[in-house]
Amino acid sequence: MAVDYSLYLVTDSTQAILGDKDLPSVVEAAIEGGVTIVQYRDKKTDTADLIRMGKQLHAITKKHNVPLLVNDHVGIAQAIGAEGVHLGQEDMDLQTARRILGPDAIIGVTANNLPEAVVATSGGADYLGIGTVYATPTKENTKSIIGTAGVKNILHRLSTMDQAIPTVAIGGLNASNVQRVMFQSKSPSKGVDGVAVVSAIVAASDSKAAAAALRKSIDNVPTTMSPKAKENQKVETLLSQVPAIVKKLGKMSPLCHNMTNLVVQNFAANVALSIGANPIMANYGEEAKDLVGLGGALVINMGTVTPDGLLNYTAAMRAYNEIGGPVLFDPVGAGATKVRRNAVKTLMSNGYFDVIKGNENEIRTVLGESMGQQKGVDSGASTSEEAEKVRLAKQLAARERNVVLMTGKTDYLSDGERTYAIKNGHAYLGNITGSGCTLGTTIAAFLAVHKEDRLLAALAGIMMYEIAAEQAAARDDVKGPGTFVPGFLDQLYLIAADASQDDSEWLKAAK
Ligand code: 3NM
Repeated sequence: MAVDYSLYLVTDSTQAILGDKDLPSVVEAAIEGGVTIVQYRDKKTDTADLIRMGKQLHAITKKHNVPLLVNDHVGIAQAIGAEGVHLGQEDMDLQTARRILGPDAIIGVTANNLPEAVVATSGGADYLGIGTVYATPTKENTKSIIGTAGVKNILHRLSTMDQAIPTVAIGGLNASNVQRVMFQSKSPSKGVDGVAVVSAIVAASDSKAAAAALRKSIDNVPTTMSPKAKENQKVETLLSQVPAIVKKLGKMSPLCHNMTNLVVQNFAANVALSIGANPIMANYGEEAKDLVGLGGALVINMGTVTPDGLLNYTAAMRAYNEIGGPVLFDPVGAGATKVRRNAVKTLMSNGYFDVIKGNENEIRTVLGESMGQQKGVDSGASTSEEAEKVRLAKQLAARERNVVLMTGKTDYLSDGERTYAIKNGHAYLGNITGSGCTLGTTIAAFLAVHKEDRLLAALAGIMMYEIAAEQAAARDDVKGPGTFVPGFLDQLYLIAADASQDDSEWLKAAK
């Protein structure tokens, strides 16, 4: 029988998670909501009660034609006639369990690292539970937190083996991240076959609705970052579409939700207005729940990060991730302090970013290749050759399956497959505050209106922004950074106005 691992429920009977709810009712509702396999996991109860509850649960799962596995206790699985067991690394060994339960039993094994995954796969496990993906209070003594990068590593190693068995990811998964975990695990190897959750269903007040929400996310995992990427390889093809996208932005006037630093709030709002977007500067995470419904995009700019700020970013990012709304991350000063390095880690492990935009130091830090302490938060001197810069942008984008913009004198834009160098812009941008941050605001607005190819959306934003800067610097009334700012806002505004008349003269300046 082919087993469907796509939404795997692991039970928990503790007060902290189950509360006063009735476990069999929770399991039945979860199956009705879309759970495809159930593991009865109870580390505390004694044998007689385990058997009693196991029998009740099995009656329910059988009725719905869903397999029931028992965590750890091979004897109890046998006693209740369950379809199989799930074994942790400290439980009975796979071969003994197989001998006891026979060839038809489903036996799953937990794998936290490459050797465990390889041994279980070659030892005849039917599936692997790969984790712990994200930190979770549900399981005591979890080993390392491996993130989506760790899951990818294991899947990649498994893809080189003769046997191919299904995998599920586990640990800290919920409606805001299952889609991302499945999406990010997919490349370069086949992704996970499902996700296993405890608290996302068992702790929910309505387990059927919770399962249904997870089901919906799982059934709609994007296959590629940009569906149109294949047709959009050549620079000319990409650029030819920019005017229409600028025009679309003016027409749709998307909400551009900024959680940005104290220094640039006003400037970012003005830039958003000038390009035709509709800015809101809302730093309280709770508000995101209402704002996501408006179809805009979110900018998380951690330029003046605080502990409260970090909680707010996380809440907002989750709200956008839950509905697949675009999120841009600007890890300002990522390498400058320990607080910022930790903030990057927290944010990267809590959400999916469609675009990460930063200078070379920041991108390196996000990638985990720190170059030592960065001074201040400004762009910093360039340190590496072109090939190295291309590698950095490309590697981060491939790892995250998103778009990375690495800014500098030349900007590098990559989605892991396509990488472009952009040489537009003007030195004055380096003489005013917030030019990098407001480029983030601009790109986010474009992400909101052009979802088919996020790299192209980002490119449209960069072109409009950097060419407007060149035009402003060339104006007679612009004499230096001070007069540059209003000139720049004017030129952004004029490009937006021109675009509505299908005039793309400005784009001829693209380099
Ligand atoms: N196993 P939640 S993590 C049962 O890493 C279990 O092997 C894990 O709970 C592992 O979905 C975990 O509430 C608990 O985060 C997962």
